[in-house]
Amino acid sequence: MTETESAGGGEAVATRSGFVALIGPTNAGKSTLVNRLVGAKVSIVSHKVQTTRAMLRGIAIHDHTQIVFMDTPGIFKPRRRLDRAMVTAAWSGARDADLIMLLVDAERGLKGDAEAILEGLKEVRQPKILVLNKIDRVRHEDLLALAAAANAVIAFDRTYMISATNGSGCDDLMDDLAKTLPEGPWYYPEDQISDLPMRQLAAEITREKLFLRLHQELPYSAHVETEKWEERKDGSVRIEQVIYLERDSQKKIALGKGGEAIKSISMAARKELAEILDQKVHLFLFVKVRENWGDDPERYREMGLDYSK
Ligand SMILES: Nc1nc2c(ncn2[C@@H]2O[C@H](COP(=O)(O)OP(=O)(O)OP(=O)(O)O)[C@@H](O)[C@H]2O)c(=O)[nH]1
Ligand SMILES: [Mg+2]
Repeated sequence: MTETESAGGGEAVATRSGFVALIGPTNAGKSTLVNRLVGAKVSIVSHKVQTTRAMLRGIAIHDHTQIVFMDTPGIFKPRRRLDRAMVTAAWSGARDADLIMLLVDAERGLKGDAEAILEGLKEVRQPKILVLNKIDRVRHEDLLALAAAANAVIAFDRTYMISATNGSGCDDLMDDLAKTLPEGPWYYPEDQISDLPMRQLAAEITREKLFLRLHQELPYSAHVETEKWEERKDGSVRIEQVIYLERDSQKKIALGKGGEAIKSISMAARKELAEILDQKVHLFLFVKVRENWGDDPERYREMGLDYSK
């Protein structure tokens, strides 16, 4: 047999695919890790807690396996309706997955929410992997103690120690997932990396810049919507977005002195959008007050959250 024949008639390698839910306390680095494993920004990240609001899928291919990562909102003790809807979305993500990765900020350890999540995970039947993140900030001995403490509550199938920001340990984790997910056809086309429509990702990017710029002043009550998306003949795109705040007093903060805050938010968002879209972007941001949007069912539908929870 010639080489060509053997390649043409060679054995087909079975494809694998599956859903992997990332759950964990807020700020553990779930979105950072999804972006790293997908190899592109599909989910926004900030140093503030409660950045991710709804479940989002980031899709990666490793060897012959398509891995669909489900980035979920951080799990914490909910107070408001939005909190409850976010936490419900996170747990339902876990129940729908083939495999669950519990992400723990190794620096913070098991205190507080992580402990409660471990308890909650006892009820979940799927295989579970413990991922200790942010190991760039922790001594090795402390990591081993933390892994042992978590595994004493739940016997995890495997434990990984990684840094989502510098990538350490991430290749081994990917190899593991690619090998252990079930055989089966891929769920998404080969070139799809996210399930979020571009308009929504664009809104998320602006929300990220808003979080980053106004982290002290502005509470969590900002919501961004893309209202208009116009492809222009010259190859550029005009995007109009509205930032919804809950109170008039917040509007002043979002605009900043002489409009300085909103300008820098807009510039940062535009720059990133232009990179992602690979085209020139004209971004127009409007700030509006919509009292109690946190209690408006329509907003929940848009975010893919369940209002009734
Ligand atoms: N030093 C260090 N920081 C990290 C690492 N991974 C994530 N971070 C930082 O942790 C913060 C939170 O990251 P996110 O990815 O937004 O966390 P999250 O778990 O998605 O948070 P929520 O969406 O709010 O639940 C950001 O400031 C990240 O840069 C890591 O491996 N090392
Ligand atoms: Mg997140």
